Amino acid sequence: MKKVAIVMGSDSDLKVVEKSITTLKSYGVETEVHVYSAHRTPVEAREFTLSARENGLGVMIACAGKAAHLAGAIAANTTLPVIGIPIKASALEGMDALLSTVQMPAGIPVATVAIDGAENAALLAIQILAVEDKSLADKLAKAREDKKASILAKDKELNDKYKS
Ligand code: RP5
Repeated sequence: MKKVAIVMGSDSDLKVVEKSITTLKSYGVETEVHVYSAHRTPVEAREFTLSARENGLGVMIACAGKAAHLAGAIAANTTLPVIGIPIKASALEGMDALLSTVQMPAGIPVATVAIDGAENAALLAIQILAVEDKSLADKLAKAREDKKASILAKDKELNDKYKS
């Protein structure tokens, strides 16, 4: 199975990004975790991205806050799918990172999840790998069934509690 890279602009993003790491691990997906910044370490970010495909990576998750160029900078150097997580890291509450990540010009796509949407970023990466991996697709389907069952259990609990 291909690996998923998680690249964060700063280790201060880790508290959000941890949810991506634990989600990928819970599906048995091998991950590589890195700190590379589009601004502070642009050469290293580029070199890592240029060799990503030959190093067995299948999807890249890029997380950054503020003027968040990381996902776009990574997408510029690979045709692997890139998922951007805008991080809430400033007085603008993540809106700065959301717009910087989502508003990519035509030709270089970044699939952007919600502000701090680390779990969905991992799930989307898994769904991409699951196109060619039936056992991953089965795990995704089971997780959705389990979630549905827990919501319906809560529905019953609340309905019983407040029945008049
Ligand atoms: C971005 O700037 C990082 O992704 C981080 O979210 C934000 C702040 O970085 P630090 O100043 O905390 O290192 O590049």
